[in-house]
Amino acid sequence: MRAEQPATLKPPQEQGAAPAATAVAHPNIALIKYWGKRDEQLFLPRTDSLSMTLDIFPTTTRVRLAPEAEQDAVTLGGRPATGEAERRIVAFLDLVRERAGLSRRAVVDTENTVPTGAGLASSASGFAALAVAAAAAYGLTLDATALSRLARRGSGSASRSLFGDFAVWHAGTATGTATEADLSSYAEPVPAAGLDPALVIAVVNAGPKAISSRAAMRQTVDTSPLYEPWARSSTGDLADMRAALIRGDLEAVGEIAERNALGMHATMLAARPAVRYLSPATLTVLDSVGQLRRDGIAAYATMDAGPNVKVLCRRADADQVAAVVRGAAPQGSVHIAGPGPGARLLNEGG
Ligand code: 2P0
Repeated sequence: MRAEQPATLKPPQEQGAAPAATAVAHPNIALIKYWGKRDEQLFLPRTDSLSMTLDIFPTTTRVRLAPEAEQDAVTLGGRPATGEAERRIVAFLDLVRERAGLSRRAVVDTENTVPTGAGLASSASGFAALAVAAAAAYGLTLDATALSRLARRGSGSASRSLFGDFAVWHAGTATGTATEADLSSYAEPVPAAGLDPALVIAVVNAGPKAISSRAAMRQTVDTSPLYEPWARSSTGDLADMRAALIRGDLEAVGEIAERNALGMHATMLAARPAVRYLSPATLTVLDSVGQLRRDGIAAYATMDAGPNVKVLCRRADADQVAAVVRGAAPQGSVHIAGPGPGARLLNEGG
């Protein structure tokens, strides 16, 4: 296990030059899902969640303060950000500015390496990289825990991408002041022993989502009679998952992850109106995962707010699993990921 953590950030030391910082972060896939907020303003979740950070598809973000500018200038992949994407990034910068006691605008340039249209969310890696880069550029000295809290305010799942390998995001306390609640909800590394896992990612449909995960989780919490039972069972799943990770029991990790994900999708199917992300191609891949198990390969599926399937298996089996999944979804693309590093600051110019 790598015990990689971002270093404590120091205020920028540039003399004369506008402070700038660049950070890189990787996506994560939840094995115990985050689905439902109890506070939309502070991004406080209903339940704890737990994920594996990937070693593929990093996001690199540079934040440079622009003393003369009247507005933030944000590019994604070299193109100006617009609409909701721009609004969320500017709102996040406002939060950082408020903490830093600075009003200066910024130039933000973000490069995602997820293949275009791969249908994989980049908000986790995106807001983790933005949190690290913006905190450094605005001179906030934050440790990894505080950075995970900050990243949470951009996108809940981003809190987990601060850390490498496996991370848990605590829902935090449901009582007390807003400040106490905010402080109580952060991510931290989770110990795991002897696992050599891979996630085989089957992209079965690269199209845009019919409904955003943010809207879908709200609709589920508000209307699904299955939501509370799933949230309760997720607490038990998390405890079981921690124990399985410490034992290095890949079969148990996979079984728990699969049941937690299927339960989350059941809550959505019972929402009014129903939210259904799973497509016929998703089910075909799930059938192939079941067949792999019957053939003696430890392979377990998890799905997020979309039709794509991520298959947890041993690293040694990943090529075989990828071949079977590719056969089940020949119209899609398949990627193999291992456990990846936490978010980190890059040296400017180095
Ligand atoms: C997760 N997902 O745990 C879950 C499982 C999707 C399904 O985190 O509203 O983009 O920005 O906090 O983090 C997707 O939700 O939502 C997500 P916001 P986010 O990975």
